[in-house]
Amino acid sequence: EKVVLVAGTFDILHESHINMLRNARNLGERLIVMLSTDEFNAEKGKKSYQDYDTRKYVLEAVRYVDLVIPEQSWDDKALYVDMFDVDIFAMGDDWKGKFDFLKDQFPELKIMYFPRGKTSSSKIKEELGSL
Ligand code: C2G
Repeated sequence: EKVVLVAGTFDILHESHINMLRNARNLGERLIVMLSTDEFNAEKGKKSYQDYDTRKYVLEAVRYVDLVIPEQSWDDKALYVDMFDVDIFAMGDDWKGKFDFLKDQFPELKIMYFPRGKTSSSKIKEELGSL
């Protein structure tokens, strides 16, 4: 079966995240999500509203998601691609090209960049704040 891997923070899960997860899942039979830990987000200079456990709890309730694992560093991708024998790595195209380096190590790996949806967690936070 084809294993698909995606990575992200998935803070305040919204329809653009769902679209991406659904598109990724439809590329294969099993979808694994590498979820950024709070510590890794700090490294990315990103602050999430929801903590890791909450974001994991929400993602595990999504029908397209089969497994959620922690993303603690940039090199975790190669680790998990190997561990789970991943066939396809999928991201939104705001990351276009950023993970092509994985093909050096895994020539068979397919990398998909989906068009990014229009919703963003930061926009939601902003608009909620000005309600
Ligand atoms: N995404 C999307 N459309 C949006 C928002 C996000 O397609 N409107 C995609 C992003 O491109 C990413 C995934 O959904 O592939 C998760 O988005 P974020 O949670 O913002 O991920 P990010 O914090 O960019 O972390 O190692 C990669 C990083 O962990 C990605």
